[in-house]
Amino acid sequence: MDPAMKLVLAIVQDKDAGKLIRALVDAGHRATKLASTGGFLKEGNTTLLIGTESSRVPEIVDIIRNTCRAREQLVTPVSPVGGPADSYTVYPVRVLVGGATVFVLDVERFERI
Ligand code: 2BA
Repeated sequence: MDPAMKLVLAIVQDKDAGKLIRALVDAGHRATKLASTGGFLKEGNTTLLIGTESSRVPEIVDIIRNTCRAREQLVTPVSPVGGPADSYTVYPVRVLVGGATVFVLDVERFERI
């Protein structure tokens, strides 16, 4: 295993993705953007794969921290099934999403062919 190489996996909101990729590339990092879907909200988000030397991980996390912001989102819970429609009221719930969810993984092998 090459302990010097890491993969940063960052799940961010679509609204922050363009700015984040520009900031990463401007700082000399390489990134791959994947279209993803959050399991809870079932809405689109963006997953970035960023391969890097381990010494540069703090710099990448700083860029993510400075680029991605948390936002509140309203979610309407699914109505209970089976009851009369006027016997309950469904209120939207506020959920705080992001800045970013970041995983840092060891890379066993890295090759560019
Ligand atoms: P979602 O799964 O769509 O979740 C959106 C937001 O909903 C979450 O924001 C969190 O505030 C809330 N949430 C998620 N699951 C919940 C639950 N079981 N009960 C109550 N509230 C819940 P973030 O934590 O900032 O996550 C944003 C996105 O990052 C997630 O979208 C998901 O795509 C990803 N993510 C977060 N944690 C993850 C993990 N441990 N593994 C994989 N993906 C993760």
